[in-house]
Amino acid sequence: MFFYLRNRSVRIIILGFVILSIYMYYRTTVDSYNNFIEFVNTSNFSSNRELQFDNVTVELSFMLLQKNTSFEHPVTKSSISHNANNLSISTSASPQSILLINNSISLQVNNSNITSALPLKLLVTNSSFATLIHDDTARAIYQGGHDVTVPEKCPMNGKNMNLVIVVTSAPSHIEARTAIRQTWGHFGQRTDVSIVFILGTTNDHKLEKLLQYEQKLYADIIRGRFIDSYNNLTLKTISSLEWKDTFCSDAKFLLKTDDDMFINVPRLLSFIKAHDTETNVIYGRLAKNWKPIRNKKSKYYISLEQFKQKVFPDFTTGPAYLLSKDVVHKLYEAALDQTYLKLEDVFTTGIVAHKIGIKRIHVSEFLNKKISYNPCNVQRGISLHMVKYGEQFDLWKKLLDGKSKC
Ligand SMILES: *[C@@H]1O[C@H](CO)[C@@H](O)[C@H](O)[C@H]1NC(C)=O
Ligand SMILES: *[C@@H]1O[C@H](CO)[C@@H](O)[C@H](O)[C@H]1NC(C)=O
Ligand SMILES: *[C@@H]1O[C@H](CO)[C@@H](O)[C@H](O)[C@H]1NC(C)=O
Ligand SMILES: *[C@@H]1O[C@H](CO)[C@@H](O)[C@H](O)[C@H]1NC(C)=O
Ligand SMILES: *[C@@H]1O[C@H](CO)[C@@H](O)[C@H](O)[C@H]1NC(C)=O
Ligand SMILES: *[C@@H]1O[C@H](CO)[C@@H](O)[C@H](O)[C@H]1NC(C)=O
Ligand SMILES: *[C@@H]1O[C@H](CO)[C@@H](O)[C@H](O)[C@H]1NC(C)=O
Ligand SMILES: *[C@@H]1O[C@H](CO)[C@@H](O)[C@H](O)[C@H]1NC(C)=O
Ligand SMILES: CC(=O)N[C@H]1CO[C@H](CO)[C@@H](O)[C@@H]1O
Ligand SMILES: CC(=O)N[C@H]1CO[C@H](CO)[C@@H](O)[C@@H]1O
Repeated sequence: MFFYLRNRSVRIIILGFVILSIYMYYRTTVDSYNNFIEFVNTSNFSSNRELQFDNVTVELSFMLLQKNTSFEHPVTKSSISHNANNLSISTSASPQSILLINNSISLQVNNSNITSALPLKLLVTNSSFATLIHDDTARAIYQGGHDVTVPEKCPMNGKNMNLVIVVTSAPSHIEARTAIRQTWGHFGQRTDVSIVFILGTTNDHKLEKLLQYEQKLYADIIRGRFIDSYNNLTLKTISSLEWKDTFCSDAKFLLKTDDDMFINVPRLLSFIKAHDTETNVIYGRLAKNWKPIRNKKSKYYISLEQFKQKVFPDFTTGPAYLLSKDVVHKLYEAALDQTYLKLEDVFTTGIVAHKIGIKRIHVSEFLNKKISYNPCNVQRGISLHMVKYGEQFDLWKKLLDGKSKC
């Protein structure tokens, strides 16, 4: 996010009123307390991500809100220098220096350093005006690409494929993956179906060793560039979309599902056959009128800054949803520009899909819940949730059981 000065004669950029909010710990020898600094600017600008910075002198003007007091610091003739990942802005007034390193900001105020890890981005209107804002989009935290890609799972970019299933899993869920491979995962052997797992990274070296062995045996695991955790589930979905877009863009449909699901692949393939020509659509179990939880103690807490409205757009629930191939690329791109939410289904199939006008359609066969496992239920549904290791085999048997009259 750098800014190229087209007009070299323009030596002064007005790095105007700036929006940025950071919680900081300002430690003094006497005490230690929480300060709240906010750079305020109400206007927003279109962003240009291919900006380049040169060493320039800028005029800075911002508001510093500290606890309950607010005061303005007009700072003039500061300098901006940039190298590779670093952008630093230093000023002569208080705060004396603002240092941005790899998306984190560090302010020097009264000779004490204050650091915040909030991602920031510089938005530039034109060659002489820029604003610095807190970047809360997924793009600020998402690192593109994959460390392991298994492109062979999708020959010719999926040209002859009807369905690619990406199963989101966690590094430690080895048993769950084994159960899937030994049951419904067998359908991945068809030339028109591909089944892969996706994981993030782990610092557990022992587990990593096991994963490498597992990969050697099965070669069906994609690895994204994020720490595998609950908070990063949305990154896993974005990473799945990126993988499909990069390595399997011609496959007709993408099913995103989890490793505690039983997928009735034949039933899903019939569904796909019947909806072969549909575009711009996500099929699944539709959740309507869900409200954000505003209780800070909840695991599902959503702040007003993250999502203002009272009701989420309709979304398809996370355990399993099916995307037509044309939506994958645009969903991926739009997701990166959206304020990050860890609720992956709400974020992806709700907020982002709604914003770019992708239809979400309820299909009752996507059960996405625990049901009683009688053969008819199993044969009629496309996706069953909360399936334990042993149950995969039981369900698999019931699916194959041709005798039951349903
Ligand atoms: C910017 O300033 C730094 C430090 O003064 C200097 O090392 C660097 O070469 C300058 N960059 C440009 C493009 O002039
Ligand atoms: C601001 O002042 C109000 C009332 O005096 C007080 O309740 C509140 O806690 C203060 N906020 C901060 C961040 O100090
Ligand atoms: C960024 O700046 C820091 C501190 O000035 C310096 O140590 C580091 O080498 C710089 N990184 C790059 C990539 O230039
Ligand atoms: C910035 O990020 C790059 C790439 O992720 C890393 O190599 C570098 O060490 C980081 N620099 C600092 C100062 O953290
Ligand atoms: C920095 O020092 C000035 C003058 O002593 C003071 O008014 C200001 O509150 C101090 N800033 C912080 C963040 O402590
Ligand atoms: C503030 O940070 C800079 C860069 O990391 C360092 O050189 C300086 O010593 C720090 N100042 C204080 C007072 O900690
Ligand atoms: C650049 O943008 C700012 C803010 O929108 C505007 O006030 C200014 O006139 C613009 N300058 C030029 C040269 O277009
Ligand atoms: C992922 O989640 C962990 C823990 O919840 C967090 O520390 C990390 O910063 C997150 N983001 C990425 C990109 O790994
Ligand atoms: C609150 C504030 O200072 N907003 C300013 C942000 O920048 C624009 C563009 O110059 C100004 O017009 C606003 O007044
Ligand atoms: C002041 C300003 O430019 N506001 C714009 C912020 O962005 C939204 C959505 O892109 C625009 O609709 C506003 O006009």
